[in-house]
Amino acid sequence: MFIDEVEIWLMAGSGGAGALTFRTEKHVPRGGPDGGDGGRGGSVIFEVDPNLSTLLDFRPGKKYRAERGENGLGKRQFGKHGPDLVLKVPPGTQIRDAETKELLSDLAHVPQRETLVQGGRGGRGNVHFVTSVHQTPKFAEKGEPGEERRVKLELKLLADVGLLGYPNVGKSTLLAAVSAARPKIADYPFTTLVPNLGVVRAADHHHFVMADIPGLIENASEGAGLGIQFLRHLERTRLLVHMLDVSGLSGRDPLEDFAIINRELAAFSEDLASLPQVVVFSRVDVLADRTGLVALREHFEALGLEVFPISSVTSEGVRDLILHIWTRLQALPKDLPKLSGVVHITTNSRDDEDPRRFTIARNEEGVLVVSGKGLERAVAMTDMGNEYAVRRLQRQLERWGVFAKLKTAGAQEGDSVRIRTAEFDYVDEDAWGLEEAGEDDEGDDAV
Ligand SMILES: Nc1nc2c(ncn2[C@@H]2O[C@H](COP(=O)(O)OP(=O)(O)OP(=O)(O)O)[C@@H](O)[C@H]2O)c(=O)[nH]1
Ligand SMILES: [Mg+2]
Repeated sequence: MFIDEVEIWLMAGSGGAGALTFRTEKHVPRGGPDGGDGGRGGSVIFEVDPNLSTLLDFRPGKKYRAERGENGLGKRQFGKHGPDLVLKVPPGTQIRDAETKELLSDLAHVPQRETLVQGGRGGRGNVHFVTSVHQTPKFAEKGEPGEERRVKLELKLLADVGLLGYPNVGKSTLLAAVSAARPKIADYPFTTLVPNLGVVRAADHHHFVMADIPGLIENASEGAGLGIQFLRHLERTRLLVHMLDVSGLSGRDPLEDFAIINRELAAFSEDLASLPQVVVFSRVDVLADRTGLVALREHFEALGLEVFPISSVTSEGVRDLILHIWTRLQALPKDLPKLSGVVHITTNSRDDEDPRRFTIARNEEGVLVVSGKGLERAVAMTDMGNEYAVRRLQRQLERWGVFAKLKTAGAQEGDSVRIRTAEFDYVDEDAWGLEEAGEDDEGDDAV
């Protein structure tokens, strides 16, 4: 088993900002508020695509971003939603949080789809903040930031194709020529001691996995040579590429080799012996005279087998072989990896977003850091450059019990308090003996 893995960033789009606008009419110098809402940001969604079999199309470290929502406009016009970004993955892909290693999603089957990071809500326009007292709210919400997350995609690869043949026929050389795998290659038998897997690209987005195992010899099924235990690695492949050395360098007879290996296969497993095979004549570049290949080829073709003369050294015939394999694979049933099924994403739960759920901790600089998803979101959606918006935030913090809890946590007059990127000084209102502040109670809303 071989694991294909890649780490990437997922960045959902932020919501668009709500508009801060007022109606303008000919004879009304300043009409009521009419700022529309911002659009929702796009989410990043994974979708199972049965035509994929590797993660090669993902660029390690790349940021995959969904678009942000558009801002709201005057006349109560909504901003457009940002489109979602849909990333396609092969069946069997598991997605983990890159830091915590928590399994976020197990994409086993078609047509499974999973949202990994949510786009931000659009900010509300100022029309939402009208109250009986304040008819002209002079602020609007910013859009909610999109979620971000670094994830690791993992795929356990099953080989689609197995390379079969006597030792030293050039199996590892072929794998190295068509994939990024770097198996050991040498001019003696049993160079390969453990199986190698490589991902072969037939065309853009068309890949298959090829396994190279140690060479087989007569009586392998009884333990000769390296034995037959490696044949297990070919059991779940769909197609065997049977390589025969036709160069004469080995002094062996390709027809005899073919018969011997097939006998060993049958002795190991009927299933394996009944897999379709493609015959490859290897090391043809060595032959000065190829007339002998004609009869050999006819022999295999009479058995209904396709024959490909190749040289991994000069590349002759290699491309044709790969394309043929790809075409054959399309027609063969695929054994999907058996996985546990859907794992539901445990984070992103709406419970975490209750602004009344937060924690307070003093960091090493003595700053009181207030953390909580809902609170942080409210801060992110506040336009800090707008005094009315800031005042509304203060009232919300009061209502959610932030000041009371700061006091319990031992906050002193003048302490710095931080919520996400916003920092302010703590003011102990009781110590000042301030009466209920009601004078700026405008445009509040029940969130
Ligand atoms: N001239 C020529 N030599 C080749 C070609 N393919 C492989 N060879 C050589 O043949 C020898 C054996 O190649 P390997 O790829 O190690 O053979 P193998 O089938 O993997 O051998 P085992 O791992 O021992 O089973 C090496 O010296 C290669 O350089 C070819 O197309 N042309
Ligand atoms: Mg080898």
